[in-house]
Amino acid sequence: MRRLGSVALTLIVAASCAKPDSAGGRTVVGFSQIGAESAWRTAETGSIRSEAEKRGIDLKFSDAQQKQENQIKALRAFVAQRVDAILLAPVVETGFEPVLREVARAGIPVVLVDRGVQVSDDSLYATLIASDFVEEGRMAARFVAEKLEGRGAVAELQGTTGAAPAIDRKKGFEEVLAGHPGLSIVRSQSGDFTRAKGKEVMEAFLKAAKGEGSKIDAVYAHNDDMALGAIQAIREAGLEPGKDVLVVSIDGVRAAFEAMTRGELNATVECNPLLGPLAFDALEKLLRGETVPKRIAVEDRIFEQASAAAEIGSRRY
Ligand code: GZL
Repeated sequence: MRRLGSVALTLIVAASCAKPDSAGGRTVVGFSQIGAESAWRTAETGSIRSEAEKRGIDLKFSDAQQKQENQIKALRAFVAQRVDAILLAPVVETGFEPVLREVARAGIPVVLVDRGVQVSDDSLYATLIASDFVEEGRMAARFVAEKLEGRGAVAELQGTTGAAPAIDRKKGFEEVLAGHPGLSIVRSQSGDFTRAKGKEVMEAFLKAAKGEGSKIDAVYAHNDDMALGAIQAIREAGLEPGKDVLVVSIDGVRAAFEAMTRGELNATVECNPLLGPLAFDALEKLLRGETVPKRIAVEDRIFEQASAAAEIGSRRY
């Protein structure tokens, strides 16, 4: 009788360690997404959802509304559900190490998409698939330096405080500006990657500059959504965006191309959000026991106003 009992217990334990019922033998992937703060983010979510669908993968999706604690909760829930793998777009660089250790102890591989994390042990994630944000910042700065002929006052709309793209886009921009003593960042504040906050911060910049009798010659926005908000603020201040004030941003979303065809935006540096295929290629390799490179870089390029009308038809996001 005792033997029968231990066999039954073993079967119950084995069953409780199995995948969620919904899997039906399919691969189950947990995706902790930051939120829906920008058109770029929405495009990234669309790419990952559609790629999972195409590959018959059961995607458990969690929208953190830009709150790190929600991402940490989501990762713990994925461990409890015993997913096969996790995709994480970390809202900020720090604070993920403890939960990534819990995920590692559960033996679940993690692929980082579009933003990196700061951890003391980089075996806590399998790979990071993202653009080179420092280079994006350099490209934006080179454009501003060329158009302003090396002289002018720049207002900077930073992305989410503590986020890898915000930190690195600033770093790259300042690195190039160091070679142009006539160019300086006179105002800099986070607009949290949203259009509304970008407009609000730009309004404050313009008001302060007016009060001091000083000028803003260019706006450098860490993403297109904040640039579009800034363009509204510039226009409402009675100035011509793209002419009285040069505007350059990053992402390359469709609305940015439309703003360039209207002459309001001068350039955008593309940061491709369509990471679904790359993410699931990496995950499927990991689940087959193969290794993947620690860093998978996404190529970027700058698009200027002059080519926007010709390019807009072929934009995929
Ligand atoms: C970049 C991504 C950034 C985009 C913003 O990889 O993390 O977050 O540039 C988005 O539009 O909000």
